[in-house]
Amino acid sequence: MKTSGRVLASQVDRIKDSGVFSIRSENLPIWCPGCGYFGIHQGLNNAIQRLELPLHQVVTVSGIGCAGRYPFFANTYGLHTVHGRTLPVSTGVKLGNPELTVFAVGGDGDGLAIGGGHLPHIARRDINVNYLLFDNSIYGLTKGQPSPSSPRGFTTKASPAGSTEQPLNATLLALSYGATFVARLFAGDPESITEALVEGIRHPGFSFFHIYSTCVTFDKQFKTWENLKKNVHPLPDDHDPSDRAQCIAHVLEDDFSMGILYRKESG
Ligand SMILES: Cc1ncc(C[n+]2csc(CCOP(=O)(O)OP(=O)(O)O)c2C)c(N)n1
Ligand code: SF4
Repeated sequence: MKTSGRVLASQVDRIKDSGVFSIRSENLPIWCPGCGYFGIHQGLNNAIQRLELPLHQVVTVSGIGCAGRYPFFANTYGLHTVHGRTLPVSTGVKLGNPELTVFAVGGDGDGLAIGGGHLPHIARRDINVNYLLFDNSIYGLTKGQPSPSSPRGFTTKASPAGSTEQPLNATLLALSYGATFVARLFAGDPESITEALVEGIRHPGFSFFHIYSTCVTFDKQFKTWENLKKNVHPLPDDHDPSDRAQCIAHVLEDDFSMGILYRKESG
């Protein structure tokens, strides 16, 4: 995380009149230049704008991590909670006031390691929360340790000989746990994030957005912009988003197809 109060102040002055702060907060993101999270921020802002969601009825909930900073950068109600508790707090917010549109946001460490026990329960309960998993396969905030979605062989300061652990596949987990809307997306394509979010927000149950992102500061090896751009591709034309078994079979074969993988129409 880099901070620069003076730069932020002058940027705010320059763009204050443009109207973007109707959805973006005046606290500009302090993510590293080039971080994939900027694309996710743009995608989510545009979805809120496209659906004309009243901002006083939108809540953004996060845990801890670079991704966990998100609520500060959104002009919505926000909760920056404790590490790994993004989903239970989001569940409480939604149950407390079902009129609210709730976005749960967090990294792969927050959502798959310390908070990994919560995904099955929000999925099986089908709580109407939109969960954006910012998956850069590394712990960014704590300076680059491997996460549960890091591939075997991933070298970091904490795994100098390469990670030996089998990675978790968050898309597969969400499908297996019974999530009723599952999309896999790329931070480098904000428009497709917006389009999927618009659909997922309208979906009356739990919506899971597995967003492949980059940590440009600590990962020079795996989820780099170059590698992601080379590998991501759209779902096949004949993909049927209503067929859960076909989705699971597809995800077992293909790690990089992007789009709305699954939706259960009855919610
Ligand atoms: C209970 C607890 N354990 C550990 C930490 C240290 N910690 C802070 S953020 C983080 C992981 C961040 O990685 P990720 O969730 O992937 O988010 P990113 O920073 O990559 O966006 C850890 C282990 C903490 N803050 N609280
Ligand atoms: S995830 Fe990586 S690139 Fe992004 S803000 Fe955190 S440390 Fe910087």
